[in-house]
Amino acid sequence: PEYFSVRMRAAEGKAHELGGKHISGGERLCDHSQLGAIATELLAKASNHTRGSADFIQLVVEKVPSEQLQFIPPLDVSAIEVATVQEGHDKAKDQLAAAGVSERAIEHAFFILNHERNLRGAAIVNCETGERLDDREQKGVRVSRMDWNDGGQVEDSVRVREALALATKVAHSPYTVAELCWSDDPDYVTGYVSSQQLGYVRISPLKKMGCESGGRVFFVHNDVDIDSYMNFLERKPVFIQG
Ligand code: PML
Repeated sequence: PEYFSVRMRAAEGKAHELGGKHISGGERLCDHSQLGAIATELLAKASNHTRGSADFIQLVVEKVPSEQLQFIPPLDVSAIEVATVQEGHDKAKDQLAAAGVSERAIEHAFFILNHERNLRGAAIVNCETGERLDDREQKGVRVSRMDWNDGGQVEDSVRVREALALATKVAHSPYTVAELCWSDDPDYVTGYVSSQQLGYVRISPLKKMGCESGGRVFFVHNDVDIDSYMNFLERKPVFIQG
């Protein structure tokens, strides 16, 4: 069958202005017969999340070449519960170091996630030097064109299911060393560290309740071809199959 990428983005502020606040997003892949239902589902998600506060909601439907479609298994999921945010940060740093990320790169990533208030997508950081390699500033890199092939029964929370699909796609690139993420949602304090070897390691709490800064950092090998890496993340269609 032919497949379509269906993407939704909702924000406050003008459509393409920097500083426009991202408030909801969604990524799906489906065949023609599901198109109407999935588009409706994503619009419902946008409207539930934003409760009327969005200045625009964008829905994009695009055919994906099925010969490019890849099927990959989800990362294994594990969880670490800690008593304090500081302890959560220490655990995350240990995991990242074990994956081969330098102390300097880890510190820069924590700086980015603590300070970039409006980081909408991900920042790409060199795992040795800590240098940020993408030129997207607050916009960051948005990982796109991935979905669960079976509806993703593995995890029952939509948030975790979406994050696991994204982390699985990111970890699949040979350029990726590890990922660090915590949400910019002030009410959600669980984050994760992931990589092909570590799997998807949920850490709770990884930030303070009420804190609005967050996002994702992808640590990459020194020899990364940044254009082909970003092309993979943004354009390559991937089905996660449990
Ligand atoms: C987000 O929703 O912005 C990030 C989701 C992180 C999910 C962490 C988890 O609970 O596994």
